[in-house]
Order: sequence, then C-alpha cells, then structure tokens
Amino acid sequence: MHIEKYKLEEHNHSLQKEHHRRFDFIAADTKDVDGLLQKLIDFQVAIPSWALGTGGTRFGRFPGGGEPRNLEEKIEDIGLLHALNRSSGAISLHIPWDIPGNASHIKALAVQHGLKFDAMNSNTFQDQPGQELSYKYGSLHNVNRAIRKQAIEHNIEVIKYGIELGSESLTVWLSDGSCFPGQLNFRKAFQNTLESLQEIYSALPGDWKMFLEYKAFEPNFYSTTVGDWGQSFTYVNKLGPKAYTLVDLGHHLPNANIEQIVALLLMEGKLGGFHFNDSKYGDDDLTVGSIKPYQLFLIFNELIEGMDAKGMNHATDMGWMIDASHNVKDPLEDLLQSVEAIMITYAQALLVDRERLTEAQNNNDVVTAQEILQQAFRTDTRPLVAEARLKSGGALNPLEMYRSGKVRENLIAERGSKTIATGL
Ligand code: PSV
Ligand code: MN
Repeated sequence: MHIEKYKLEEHNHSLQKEHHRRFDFIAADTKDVDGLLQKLIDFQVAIPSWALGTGGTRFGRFPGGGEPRNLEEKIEDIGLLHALNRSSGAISLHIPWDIPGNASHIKALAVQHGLKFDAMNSNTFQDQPGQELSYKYGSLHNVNRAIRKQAIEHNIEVIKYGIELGSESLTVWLSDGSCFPGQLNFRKAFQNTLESLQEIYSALPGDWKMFLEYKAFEPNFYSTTVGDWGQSFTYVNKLGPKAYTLVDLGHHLPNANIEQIVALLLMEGKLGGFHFNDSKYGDDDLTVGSIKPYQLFLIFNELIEGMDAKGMNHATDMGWMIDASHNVKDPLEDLLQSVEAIMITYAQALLVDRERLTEAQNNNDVVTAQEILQQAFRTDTRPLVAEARLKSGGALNPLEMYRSGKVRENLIAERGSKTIATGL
C-alpha cells in the first residue's frame, strides 16, 4: 500500500482555500514565519517499531487487522505515516522483537521511504525462547555475574545491528528492581549496574550516544534500579560524555514537575533522548497530548529554552521518539494524532515571547509571565503545522487523508485481518 501522489494533491487542493484563510490569519501575527516553518519542517519524530500493532495489557489484546507481519511491513507503515505528515522520518527498533535479518536490504527499504534509523533499544526485561539464563531477578544489576554478562553481550549485539543500519544511539531501559523490601542490596545493585553499563559504554562507536531511560515503577513495585532522573543522571555522569539521560513522559511519580527536570538536565548537558506519550495514572502509554496538553506545552517550552541556551539544534541534537501503544485505536491513526500533537505544541513553544518572559521574570511580574506562556499555549498553531506539511509534500489533513484513502482497509486486504505485530 502506498499513497498515490495525485490523491494527495487532490486532497490538498480540496482543502487549500480554507487552509490559506486560516494560515494567513496566524501568519500576520507571527514573527519570522518562514524561520518558524523551517523549524517545523526539520523536526522529525521517530516511530518505535513496537507501536504499529494494537497494544495490549495482561488482560487482553484486541488486534484491529492488517498489522505488520515483519520488519519490512513495519517500515512500510512508518513510510505511510511519513508520506502523510512528513514529520515521522525515523524508526526506532527494539531487539530482539525486530532483528534486521538482512541489514542492507532493510536499510535500502528505509531509504526508499525517506526513513532513518533512530536509537536502537535493547531488551533485557523479557526472557526469549532458548535464552540460557533468566532475567527474572534483573539483568545488569543481577547478583549473578553470568546473567549480567549475558545482558551486556545482548546490548553489544544491539549496537552491532545498529552500526549495520546507520543508527547512532543505544537506549537502555532496565526493568531491574525489586518487589519486596529486603530483596536487594541497593548499593550493590547500583554498583553492578554501573559496571555493566561501563562495559556496554566501552563498546560504543566514537560517534554514538547512549541513553539511559529511567522509570519509577513497573514491572517492579518496590524499587527500580534506574528509578528516577537523579539516578539516571548519576550513572550517566560516571559513564562519560557519550552517556545521557532519557526522559519518558510516562515514567514519573504523579505530579512530578517534568518541565523542571528537563530544564536541569539540559543545563547540565545530559538530556539526550525523549519519549513522548500521555497518561492519567502511570505509564499509561496514551496518545500524546490527549490528557495533559498544557503540561506538554510547559515541557516543550523548557526544552526549547534549554536547547537554545546551549546552542543546540532542535531537530538533530535530541533523540525524539513516540513511546506509546494501547488497546482501542487503529495504531496508525493514533500515531498521526500523536505526531500532530507534538508539532502543534512545538509550534506553540516556538511562539513564546522569550524576551518579554525574561523581563517579566526579572521584575518578579508573575502575572505577565503567566500571560506570556498562556498566550502562546492558547494560539491555534494548526495552520502553521499544516503549512509546514504542505511545503514538505505532505497532506493538509493527514488523518482525513488516511481515512478517505482507506489505508487500513487496504492493509487488511493485503495482510489479512488476523495478523499480529511483534512487540509487547
Ligand atoms: C518501558 O516502559 C519503555 O518506556 C521503554 O522505553 C521500553 O523500551 C518500551 O517502553 C517498551 O515498550
Ligand atoms: Mn520509553
């Protein structure tokens, strides 16, 4: 299945008049519209290979049909998203869910769809068929040296796959932790993890980065060995300049001030990767921006402020990825919604009047500071995002085009209604 160019043009043509009216309205009020549009065009969000099938919980899974049966079809799905929104130009692989059997073929296929390989993800949170030693009591922190070694070797193997594909980063998320008090010696668990990470770090190519993702709880419910940003930050500082913390929005305790966390990590030059999703309770993996859009805006505001302060390039100096998968939506529609929410919010954060904000902060003018942020947040940036998409060859309304183009129906016809994608 691929989107025919003439259909895309027809779609854009039918919406063009209305779009121009809306775009001209906001453009008249926007400073350096062209510069802003270019930033939107450049900004790409990686799609994880495990989000293309219907997610499930331990209570069940309800596949919607036409799910990709292999890595080639996953690349095809992301290619469809990218053709529609031009902002999903990268794929992030989880090993061993998506082993690239023939790397040069997989790489060529990705290039055909305009996709790059973003961070590689290792998996030492599940046991695989035929695996010699179990991760039941953890991987890199395990009291058993042989188990730690097996997990280290897996990570090194993931780096090797990544090198073949042209990826430049490794994300390590560990489920290691404990479920009951007394189960673990925290200090020894930390030391074992650090030593294991050091071995993986020393296998990184010179131009690679390593991201260490933290998570407060789940699947362990008493302690997690990389449980919060402070712990991740301590490890990555000890590891060296190629190691960074990765923030996943769903991995905090309730009400954590995530915007402050990203501000401080950026200040220390240690924020390297970012996983987008949304949640009401914990790591709910819901569509980006569906529950707390203002929080997302405040986070983006700090991301931009902090990146600009360090002279970082928004598009290339951070690993941006969506990390969500759930039960009830068509996964491709959901990803279109998530990318759209990210772009809308990024555009809003770009609109913040930073000079006036600094002035208000220096004068302790709390009211003006709030007004400035909310002015940007309440601006409807959808026409700016749509214009950026139009300029880069995408659809004015990706979701509408997806439905009118009967993409899911076509995928079901091609692949069948009972296919199941690998992943969680
Ligand atoms: C863990 O909850 C996580 O956020 C990590 O990034 C994993 O790689 C991913 O989800 C697996 O679904
Ligand atoms: Mn994540």
